[in-house]
Amino acid sequence: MQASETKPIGPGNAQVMNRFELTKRLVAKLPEDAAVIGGIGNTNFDLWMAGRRPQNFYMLGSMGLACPIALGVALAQPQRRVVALEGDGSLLMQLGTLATIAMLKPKNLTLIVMDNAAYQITGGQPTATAVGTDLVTIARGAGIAQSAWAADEEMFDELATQALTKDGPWLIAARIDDKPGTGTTDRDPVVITDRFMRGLGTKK
Ligand SMILES: Cc1ncc(C[n+]2csc(CCOP(=O)(O)OP(=O)(O)O)c2C)c(N)n1
Repeated sequence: MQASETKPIGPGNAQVMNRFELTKRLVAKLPEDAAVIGGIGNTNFDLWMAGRRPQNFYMLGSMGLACPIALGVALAQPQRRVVALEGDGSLLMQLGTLATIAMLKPKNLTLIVMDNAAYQITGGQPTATAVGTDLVTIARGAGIAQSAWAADEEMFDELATQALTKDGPWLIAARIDDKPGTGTTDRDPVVITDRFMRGLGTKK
């Protein structure tokens, strides 16, 4: 990745950004048919508030499933761009997914990690990233070579553009502040699943 080659960015020098602002930037760039899988809680809430689309799936209840669900969608529909939005706590709970994604190499898959160094929605307990765990280093070690920290909003935009137009898999990590999600999703799993299946054309 060009930007990270010229200017090494890590969690220590990346700007602290805002999840809703970044989510809006991402949504503005999405190809119309791109699928987006929001993780439990705040990533979902900000995705919901950034614009409801039938191609969005909002995971409820279980941590760590945005990336594996996105992987499944990416493999099932290789012509479609697929993005997972996940919190750091949730990704830490499901690190094995990174190795599976590296192994299967779906070209159409992008993971975006919103790292606030906390399990924010359950009270702000610190995650391992608060004391030095670097999720981009882990992702690269797992084999996802195109993994990078966004230094700032401009770099987030550049990385998202690359990820949505060039072969993946990609992982983009962003340090974010402790602002809560900006809304709440519908909480009916049947409705969410039904709408998503229609959005992906798998149900008429
Ligand atoms: C398997 C599992 N363990 C614990 C919980 C309780 N829980 C729900 S959300 C959450 C924190 C999520 O943290 P993170 O993914 O970092 O997102 P943030 O809240 O910081 O936006 C926890 C511990 C859960 N829902 N599922």
